[in-house]
Amino acid sequence: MTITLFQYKPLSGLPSASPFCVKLETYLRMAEIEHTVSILKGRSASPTGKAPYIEEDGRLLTDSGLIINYLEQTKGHPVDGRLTLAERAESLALQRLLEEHLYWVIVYMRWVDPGTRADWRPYLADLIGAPKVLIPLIARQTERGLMKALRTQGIGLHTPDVIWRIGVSDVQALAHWLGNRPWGFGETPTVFDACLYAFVGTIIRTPWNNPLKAATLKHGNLVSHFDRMVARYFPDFAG
Ligand SMILES: N[C@@H](CCC(=O)N[C@@H](CS)C(=O)NCC(=O)O)C(=O)O
Repeated sequence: MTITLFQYKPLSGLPSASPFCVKLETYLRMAEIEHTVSILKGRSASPTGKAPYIEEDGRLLTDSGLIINYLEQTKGHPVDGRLTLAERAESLALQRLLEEHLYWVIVYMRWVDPGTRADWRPYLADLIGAPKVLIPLIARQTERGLMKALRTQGIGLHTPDVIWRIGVSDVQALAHWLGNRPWGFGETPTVFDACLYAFVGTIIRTPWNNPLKAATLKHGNLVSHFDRMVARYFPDFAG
């Protein structure tokens, strides 16, 4: 049965504006799982209200990591099956760094940094599909909600300078960890590589400049990793 992947629309040469959506679509391509993509308009209809989610046999599954675990288990571990338990643990820890820590600096970059709003709001308007007059109101509400989330998480309590430094140190740690390996674990890409591609891409493919993007672009190994992933899985998004 074909899987439908529900996700937010492409942005700046990435298959989605959401790194979690990019990660899951990359996984589906890696595992060669037949699927169709449905672009969300407005809020996600998943049980958690978040994207991405998939529909399989009328069943909705949500959360990129949980969906990948489910697909790995039900489709014979096509991607991470060859990893040792220690490698799986390391992969999970690195994904948590990307998704639960660096992600919040990305949220700041996109929603709070005053330099981004001119570029970001037209995308949001299209994403929401609401009447044009309502866009500033909806954008302000969304921005306020995310600023609150950033403060609750803790990163949003710092000054901009410190927030950028936090993000830069995460990126530096990832670059040092990857070193000169082509992929995170061995000869072929794994789920970790899907995740790294998604988050590095979200930073370096943003149309605006900021200290996080500048610092990430200086790590040639992260940029080459991103380019290798595009060439292998997303030639339709190259350039
Ligand atoms: N842990 C989730 C995170 C998903 C997530 O935070 N998605 C964001 C987009 S980047 C979202 O749907 N936000 C909409 C909202 O919170 O209303 C996953 O891996 O899928």
